[in-house]
Amino acid sequence: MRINNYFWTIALLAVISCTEKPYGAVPSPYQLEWQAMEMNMFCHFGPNTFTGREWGDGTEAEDLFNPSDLDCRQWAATARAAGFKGIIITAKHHDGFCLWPNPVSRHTVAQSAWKDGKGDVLKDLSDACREYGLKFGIYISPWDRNDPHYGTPEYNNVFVQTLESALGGIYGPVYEQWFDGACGEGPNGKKQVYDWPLFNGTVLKLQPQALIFSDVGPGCRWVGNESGSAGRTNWGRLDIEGFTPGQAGPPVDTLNQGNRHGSHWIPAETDVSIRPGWFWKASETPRVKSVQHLLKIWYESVGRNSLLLLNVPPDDRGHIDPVDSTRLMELRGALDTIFADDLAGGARIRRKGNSWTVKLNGEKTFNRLVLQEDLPLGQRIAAFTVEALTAGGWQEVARETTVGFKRIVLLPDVTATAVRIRVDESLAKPFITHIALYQDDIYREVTEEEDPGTVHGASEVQTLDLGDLRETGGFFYTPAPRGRGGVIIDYRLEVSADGTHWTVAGEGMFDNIVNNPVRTEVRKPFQARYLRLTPLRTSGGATYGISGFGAL
Ligand code: FUL
Repeated sequence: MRINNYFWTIALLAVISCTEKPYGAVPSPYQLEWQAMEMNMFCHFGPNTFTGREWGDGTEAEDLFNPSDLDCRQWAATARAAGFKGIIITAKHHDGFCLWPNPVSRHTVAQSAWKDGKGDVLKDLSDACREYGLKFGIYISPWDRNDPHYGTPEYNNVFVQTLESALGGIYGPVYEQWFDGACGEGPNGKKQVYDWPLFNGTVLKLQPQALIFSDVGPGCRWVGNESGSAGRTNWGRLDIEGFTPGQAGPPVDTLNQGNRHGSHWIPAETDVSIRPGWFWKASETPRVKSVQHLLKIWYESVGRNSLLLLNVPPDDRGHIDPVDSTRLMELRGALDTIFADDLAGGARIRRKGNSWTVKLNGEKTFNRLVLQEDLPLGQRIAAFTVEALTAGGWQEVARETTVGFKRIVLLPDVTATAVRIRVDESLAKPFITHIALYQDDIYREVTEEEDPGTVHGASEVQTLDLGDLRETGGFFYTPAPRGRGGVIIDYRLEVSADGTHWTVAGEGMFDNIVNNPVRTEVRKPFQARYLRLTPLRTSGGATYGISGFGAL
């Protein structure tokens, strides 16, 4: 029923809008097909799965990579049951280790003990994706902390050969090539100047249909955070002039919201992990995100004109952890329940000027409104108001901005016999292709929880008294929520038995903490009663935030 109504609505509106010329940058048919996937699975897998790190430094022995029971069919079966349409795998992360026998690298599965060097994760996963009807995508990090060429012009050619080996066809069609913009130091301490036109050209030569992800596309863009939230205002267009992926990319707020009149169609992809970190760690299993949290992420990505790329990292056996897969099934169940019954199904929809009135079949109670815009004509709607005909007459129930591919408006519970959507601001004549109403009795808005003892905007060294001298497994640091001071990037940890005599227990960098400011653990045992954390480099100048600091 719902599908039929949907197609009738689309057919009718297509007739109305067929004489209309597209406005501004518009999606390619492939970008539209990609956005309709709505939810894809990300798999971070590699040496970090075995070391508990987020950013390996490239010195990890190849033999460390040794999943005891790699089962990519189990990943694909899980993804399919959860409703994902594709899987993207970290074929090479920043540590440089290749999950396939890349002939231009000496740091790959071929040099590892796993399957006596005969294994190939890309082969297993691409086969499994085909079997389960999923699309297959590849993440390859240009930043390489292992390759001896890194930091020299030669590296760009090595990287092209790496791309050729992964994308050349052995693994079949690749729907998305994921380029991380990170550009740190290589094994020789040097940074690389990436040749992006060469990299992109190579991808498109080998896989013309592949959508290239980066901070500036050209296929799709980073959403500006790793917490799973696209802008409430979210344009699919982006200005890219003068920007390159990585640090020289557009500001994160721009990535989050796009540019209303942007020169290119580069829609936002929301990448976020089901766990605090990107790689699987046994210690993070109790902190797999709740269904409520996943629903929030879903509403703030799929419901805000963005595709959701949810990371579900396989464990050290090579399986999706049962806790994660159970949570995914719960999420699927919740979405299927919420969106089972379109309360506007069969309703009469009339357009008058820039208003659409939906006359419902009797009185209905609902709290979700789904809207879709005719994107081949270009994203046009900039502001709209939602009104409902309640027992007390017409009442305004929401005021929002953009629509795009799909916009889900979270309303309070509304009981009404009709709904009116009024477009208040539009870049050109607006066209809505789909209107639906649902009642969600599952999701209740969640707020970010802070660790007790939160210190915001601190600018002093933090000292902690554990109460007695003890053996610890390391320490953790949780930055304060966004907007409450910078994060500590480089730290010094000192320990003391008496609070007077201090020794340095470690100095280092919290991996990936700027993009993903979550609790980060450093597993290095020491004995102490007092701990002292000194920031050596922060992202916010003199002030930084601490939500948590303690011993493990
Ligand atoms: C980031 C990387 O540095 C993280 O490790 C992770 O891969 C994430 C998806 O992208 O920029």
